[in-house]
Amino acid sequence: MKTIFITGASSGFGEATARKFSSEGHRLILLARRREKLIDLAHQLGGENKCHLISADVRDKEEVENALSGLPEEFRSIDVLVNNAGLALGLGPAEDASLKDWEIMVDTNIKGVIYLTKAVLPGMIRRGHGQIINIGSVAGSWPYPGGNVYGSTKAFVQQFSRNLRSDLSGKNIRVSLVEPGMSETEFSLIRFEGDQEKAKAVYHSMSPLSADDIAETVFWICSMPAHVNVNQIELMPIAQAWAPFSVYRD
Ligand code: NDP
Ligand code: 8X3
Repeated sequence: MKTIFITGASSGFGEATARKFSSEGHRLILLARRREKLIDLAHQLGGENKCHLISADVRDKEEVENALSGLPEEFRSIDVLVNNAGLALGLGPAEDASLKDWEIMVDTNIKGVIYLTKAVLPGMIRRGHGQIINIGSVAGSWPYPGGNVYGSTKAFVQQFSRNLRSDLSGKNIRVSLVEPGMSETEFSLIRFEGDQEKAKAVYHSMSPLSADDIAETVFWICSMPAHVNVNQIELMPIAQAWAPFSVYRD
């Protein structure tokens, strides 16, 4: 049995990943802001003795540090950290975007990832093993209109994952990056400020990835033999692909 720490476990990929690891008998630390959602999930997964719940905001360094230092004894040896909590806000052009939204994305998708990593890594180093799986996005590699700051935060996650791999060489800590494309979760609802119609339209007449597709991928990465490091995986629904460069003509 391993101890798996999943951020953003109240919904989408994080929740599905929690269900997958729980069904395989692992112990879980589940973090998100919405405590009620975590409690519901923990009940479904067999109670709070199998799950330690942390209601915290990944943007708050102190909250993250306190949560880590307050872990009950049986949850202290974290084997796997899944840095999944994140969000996109807005899809408008840079000049119309809200600076506040940009700051929230930077604080969550970048600072959240580094706070969690910094809090969990020393224990992994001490124990001589561990695994960090970061959830990036296709938006970290491929630009699209309106992806401005969201895509840039995910480009950070991509390069941070690679740089971590370099720093951790010889330390027996695996680092992987999973970069999904369009996936139907609460993601679009959050991006469009709760506008159900707009969110639904994103997945209209196509089959997006599901949260379970990503959970299976994360589980597979962890299931590879200990000497195998999966560096990076990019997944898209078959309906999603690239388009030609846009050329503006006047
Ligand atoms: P969801 O909106 O369904 O889930 C996001 C999760 O992140 C929720 O559990 C939310 O919990 C948590 N979260 C958000 N902000 C914070 C915060 N400040 N502190 C703690 N937890 C937070 O979206 P997805 O499951 O789709 O997204 C998961 C990750 O996958 C994100 O990093 C996203 O960028 C990435 N991604 C998503 C894709 C998609 O198309 N869906 C594609 C590629 C990548 P709560 O609100 O309770 O705090
Ligand atoms: C979410 C996928 O294509 O909306 O990261 O950027 S996409």
